[in-house]
Amino acid sequence: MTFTWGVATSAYQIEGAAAEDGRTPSIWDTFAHTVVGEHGDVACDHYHRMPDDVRLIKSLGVDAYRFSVSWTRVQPNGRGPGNERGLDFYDRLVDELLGNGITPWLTLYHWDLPQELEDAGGWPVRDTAYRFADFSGIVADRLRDRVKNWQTLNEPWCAAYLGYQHGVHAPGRRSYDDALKATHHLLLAHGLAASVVKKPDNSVGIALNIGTATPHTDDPLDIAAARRADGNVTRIFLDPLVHGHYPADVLEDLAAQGHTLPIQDGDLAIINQRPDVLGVNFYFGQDFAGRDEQGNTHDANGLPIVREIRPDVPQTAMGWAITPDRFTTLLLRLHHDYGVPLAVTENGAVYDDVADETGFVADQERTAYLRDHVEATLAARAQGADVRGYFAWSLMDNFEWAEGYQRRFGLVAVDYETQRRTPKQSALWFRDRIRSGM
Ligand code: IFM
Repeated sequence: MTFTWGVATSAYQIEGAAAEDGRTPSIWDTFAHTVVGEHGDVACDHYHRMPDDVRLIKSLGVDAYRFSVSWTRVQPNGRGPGNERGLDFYDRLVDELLGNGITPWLTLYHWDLPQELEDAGGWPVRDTAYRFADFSGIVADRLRDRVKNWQTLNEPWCAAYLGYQHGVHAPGRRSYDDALKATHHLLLAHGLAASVVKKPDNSVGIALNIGTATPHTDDPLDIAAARRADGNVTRIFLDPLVHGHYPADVLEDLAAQGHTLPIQDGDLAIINQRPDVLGVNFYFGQDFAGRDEQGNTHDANGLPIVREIRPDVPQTAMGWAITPDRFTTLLLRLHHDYGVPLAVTENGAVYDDVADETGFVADQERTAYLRDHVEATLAARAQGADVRGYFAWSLMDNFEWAEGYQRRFGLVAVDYETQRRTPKQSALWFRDRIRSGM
């Protein structure tokens, strides 16, 4: 099985042109303007610089480029017919990629829900899943002849929990019940869209942020906390996708807390669209403990404590623990528990980059992070996990959501004043690593 090397981005993080050619606001336009204080109106201006950016991608020697489609560019307001000018942009992008020998990997949803659909209730409302299926059909009708690698959703956990429970991502709501409803409807959206997009000659999957939920100690309370964390982040998505049912322990925990998922007859059969390739987005490892810092085992609402503890290892500038060994273990676990082909669809790191007078960033720490995680990926493959690719996050510095532009994940530096792109040391290392083969 060939191994695909790639770089990844998403629409709102790089495209800019927020109000051009018929595009209407998404929840991230609203949240960025009203809460974050920085926004994607211009971002990396990729919408206008796309052919140059494709040449940049080619210069890295990668096989593939993972990007997402802006829903409101292609279907303004999230309903009705496709917008030809928006579709034309992705048409040109796909042709440009193929013309340069780069395989497109297309993600349909990377968090930019049309604002009008949020106004109608957002992901907690069942109809949103059906709206997503319509949008997916519009994109598939235009691009399916040339795009063979499809992913429905990127990191639905983030969309549901950061967006609807914790309020730190768009749309900024704080309701656990809304997050649970969003979870089920995002899964339903995957299933509906996958059956619209799927053809015998293509691959349709999903990209999940999958953590390593390690008990902090062998105390049974820490083991139970890690089980809950794994259930609430990983198994609640993967079990229905691959096995066709929600995990029993997660449903029992929810019932004990007075919560349910809005499951209707037939939903699980729709959701059970086994990914042809499961995208694994991995950045850091986490430990979990079943007591808070005061030693309490339950919170003020009587719910069991699930406390995240950062492993005692070096961290990136985001404060994320660097745990490549756990990544190997995770890939092997996914292979054994779910038996689906895997691809690392995001992996990368933020550091406090310092550019020299030419704009070059000698980012040794990011280079080391990428090297260790590439090797961790290949180690899992060597031990039998069916891992088919590795995509570095990200092609270039971009709009890092609630963190704005200060946090830089790029292999290529972007000067936002001039829009000049300069490959960092990590980009040159990645190019050479790909050239050196497996
Ligand atoms: O930038 C994000 C990306 O959009 C989704 N996955 C995590 C990345 C880093 O935070």
